[in-house]
Amino acid sequence: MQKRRLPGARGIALSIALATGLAALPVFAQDKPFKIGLILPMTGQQATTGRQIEAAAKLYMAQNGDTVAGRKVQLLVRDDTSLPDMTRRLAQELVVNDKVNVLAGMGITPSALATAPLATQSKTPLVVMSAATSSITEASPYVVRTSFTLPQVSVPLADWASGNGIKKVVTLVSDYGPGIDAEKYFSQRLSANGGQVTEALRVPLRSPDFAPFLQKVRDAKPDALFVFVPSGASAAVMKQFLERGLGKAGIRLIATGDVTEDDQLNAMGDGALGVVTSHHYSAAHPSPLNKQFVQAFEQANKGLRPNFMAVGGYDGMRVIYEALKTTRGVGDGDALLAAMKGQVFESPRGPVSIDAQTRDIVQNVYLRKVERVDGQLYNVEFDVIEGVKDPGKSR
Ligand code: VNL
Repeated sequence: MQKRRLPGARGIALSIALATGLAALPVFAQDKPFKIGLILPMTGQQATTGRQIEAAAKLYMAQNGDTVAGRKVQLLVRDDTSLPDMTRRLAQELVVNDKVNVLAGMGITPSALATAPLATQSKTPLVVMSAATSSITEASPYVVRTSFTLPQVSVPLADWASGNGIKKVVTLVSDYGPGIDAEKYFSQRLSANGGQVTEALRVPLRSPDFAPFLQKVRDAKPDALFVFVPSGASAAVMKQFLERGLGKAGIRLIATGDVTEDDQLNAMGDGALGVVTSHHYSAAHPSPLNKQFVQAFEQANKGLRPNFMAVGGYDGMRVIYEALKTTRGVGDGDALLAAMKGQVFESPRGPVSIDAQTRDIVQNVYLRKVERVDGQLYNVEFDVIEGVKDPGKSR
């Protein structure tokens, strides 16, 4: 006699799944972890950017739990050493082999631009937490940005300069996307205000030697020197500005906040006192949320002060977590992207939103001055321009 076998529990579950068709798919999706591929420069010239963003992402997860809408959230951190070919290769591996749901990070503009086509092809949201050239959001409809753009912060600084007796300016920027954006938007605005950029100097991104450029500035004797260099190069430019005695020669240093970043500011010493910058984040931002953020970040990282990179990473995680919640843990790339667009929330930097059309961040831009507070150097905010959209968009 042949024995008939009763279906086991597994067989029953499978039959139900098959019988109910598509409706059963979410059950399977929810069993799988939700993977975030976080590609950052963890070594090399931009290593501080990687360290700040990774620490902030981990803090966000520690504070908000690693299970969201029934999915276990996994952070897969990869080091691209700031080489765009490496970023692209790592992103490919994360999408194809690890099947990540979201790509994130992107320390520098070339890394973001190298990864954007892959985000488009694979329909994977790419949350840009650092890179800040205006055009990055236009490189793929899957890019969402939580950092800032150089036009966003350079225009308000030009207005401040014009309002404070600065007419002739020499600009000094790193010779790539964000530097060219900073130079262009600062210079255009200063001219519109009746001022003038008398010389536009560009230094190489990798291993820059600022000395010959600063000598030129000294000889040109402008009212001010406007500087943009990316996070990681800031301490070197500040040191050489001070060593060459430009300040003593009556040339004022004004810069985007990348130059007086919180991570390096204390090490720059008293020479940095009085430097006016414009940016979207200061560790000294006087809101209760920011005080909590700074305290928790320092506590979790042996006293390391968060800089603007950390806040880009922290808010990027918020955007991802909320999208996962809105899509109840079962959304594909397109659904996640749709849930990222239009988010409005309070960040440690102040109120922000993700523009639903451009996918770029809208935020306050602050004018700040380096001051000593409780024995430490900080960027102390003294003015704010609220709700600034990226002026670089071609819309
Ligand atoms: C970029 C812009 C990178 C601003 C930065 O630091 C920065 C970029 C690494 O777009 O490459 O401070």
